[in-house]
Amino acid sequence: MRAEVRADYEAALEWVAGDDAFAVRFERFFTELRDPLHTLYGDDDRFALAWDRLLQAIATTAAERPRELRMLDHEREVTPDWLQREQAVGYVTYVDKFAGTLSGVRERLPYLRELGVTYLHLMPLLAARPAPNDGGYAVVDYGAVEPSMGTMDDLAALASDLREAGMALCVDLVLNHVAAEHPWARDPAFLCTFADRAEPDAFERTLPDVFPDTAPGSFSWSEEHRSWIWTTFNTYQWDLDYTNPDVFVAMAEAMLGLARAGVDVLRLDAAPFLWKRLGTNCQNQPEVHELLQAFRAAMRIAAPAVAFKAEAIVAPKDLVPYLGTGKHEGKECDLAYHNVLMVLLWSALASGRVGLMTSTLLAMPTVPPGAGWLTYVRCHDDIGWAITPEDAARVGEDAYLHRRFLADWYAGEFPGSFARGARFQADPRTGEARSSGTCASLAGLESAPDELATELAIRRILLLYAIAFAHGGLPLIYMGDELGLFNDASYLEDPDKADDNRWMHRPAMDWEAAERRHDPDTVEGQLWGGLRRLITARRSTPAIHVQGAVEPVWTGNDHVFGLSRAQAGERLLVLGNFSPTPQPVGLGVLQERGFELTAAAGAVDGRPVEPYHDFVVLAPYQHLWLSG
Ligand code: OTU
Repeated sequence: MRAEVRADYEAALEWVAGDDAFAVRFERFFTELRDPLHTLYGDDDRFALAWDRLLQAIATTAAERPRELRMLDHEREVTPDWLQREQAVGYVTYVDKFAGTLSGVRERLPYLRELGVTYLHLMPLLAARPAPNDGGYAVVDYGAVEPSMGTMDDLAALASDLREAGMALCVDLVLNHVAAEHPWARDPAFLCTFADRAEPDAFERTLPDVFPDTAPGSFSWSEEHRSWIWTTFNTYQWDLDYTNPDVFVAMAEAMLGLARAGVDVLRLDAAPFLWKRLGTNCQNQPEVHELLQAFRAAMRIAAPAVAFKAEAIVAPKDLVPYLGTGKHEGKECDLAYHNVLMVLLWSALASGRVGLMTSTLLAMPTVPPGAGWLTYVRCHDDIGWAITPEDAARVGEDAYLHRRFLADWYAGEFPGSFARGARFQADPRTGEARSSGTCASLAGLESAPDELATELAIRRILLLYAIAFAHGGLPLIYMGDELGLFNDASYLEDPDKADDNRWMHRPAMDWEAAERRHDPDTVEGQLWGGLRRLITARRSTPAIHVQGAVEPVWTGNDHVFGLSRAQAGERLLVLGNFSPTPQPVGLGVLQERGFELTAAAGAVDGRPVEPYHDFVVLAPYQHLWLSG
């Protein structure tokens, strides 16, 4: 062992006597852990003590890891692509809305198993302040579960049941802020505080507002601290000061605690915001990547089975670095949300045209080796119409007008719109807004006046999911989409929720609707059946693997999206008609890539397909999967 490592290792070894695997990991990741922390805190007097505490937390976590989890550590070390394979399918839900409590979720596992889920993301479940708490994103205790949902022991029991059922557990970790009531928030050294408005005003000159309607500005006055406190999100969510090494260690301890409970994946909430710099938008600063590398290295030494998922809803050039680029390659997050794909899917559906999606995806940077996307259609947040002037210009469109069109369309306020959503955080000065609404309501199921319209809406939902499933990445099903659940207006009756219409797309699970999932004559049966077909198709398509090539294809028809995938000699071509009318694609598009039209291509969509002269004609919103 290198001498520099040995000095620190001697201390750590006391807690992990005789664990060879730990020794190997400690040496392997030592520099990855120490270097970023030295860069950030090397000159800080508090660092020496903080470093000792960190090593102790890492070593005790490793030492206390039960055999079952140590086996998993080994298994994932030799199978680093465990989240990126064709078998992987995720499901996202709130504990309370799905099954009341964590034990309730355990009882519902057969439902998820039947669907084919291998990854379960449970929305914030750690102890939060009383409402309003932003759906749990205002934590008061990182070491406890929200009492109404259960206990840490219940979480460990659920994690263990999930493991047995072949499902990984993902849990939110709110890194950027704590609830104003959190004990850490009593210590001004843990917060970004300002005696007067001079600095906040200077920062606000370049800071965008996340919630301009309901929480304008990024600072809130605290009587307790007689200071302005940095509050990027709501006034009760207090940003942590990551220039303090004790903050880093406190959060690392929280992470390690979740690893001890058997959590497999941590969703790092609001990762871009961790480091502030005057004159910038205070997102994606280089120090954020130093922090993430250090967190990752700490976890790899203590519990290498645990993966990191970045929640960074930022532009592609800022996003890919969360997957580890440059000096951080292979050292940051395993997964990141593909927000761009999600936005483009809804954009293509509204316009009925795929040019913007094709050209924007063609310009996307590729994921670094070892990392992968999370592909999704809806989540618990609003859809922010992140279409840049450069993206729009490539296809001769105006970004501002297109964003306005999308906000209007999904609010159901554009002529011919099938959507029943709502504007979120609308800006009256520009007419721009983000959009809220469930997948089903946005896709036209709620507004459908007759059987034909219902059928089209079902096809739209399955088309979006088909692209998310084929793109490459871990696809997520947002709870309720498999049954077509509509917007839920009940949040309006709750004064703690009424001003945040994101609650409209967080309905309670409808178990009665779920009962109908096996009846193909029902909406639920068709959506469930369609998703099941997609999961089956994905499973039998090795070209789906994240590390394979992803190439959007110009099909010669502006209404039909093409996506080609290739991995280790296996190939896949997916075609999707984003328009409500039948659309032809020349067979040459297939042939020149070595694909042939087979009946199996239609089977995924549930509708037969045959060539017509030199064309394949896709039915309205039909999608085809061709393997080659
Ligand atoms: C996240 O979202 C969560 O997903 C939200 O539900 C929370 O309200 C929020 O953090 C605060 O905890 O701005 O509009 O780049 O886009 O962190 C939602 C990341 C958000 C941000 C994201 C944030």
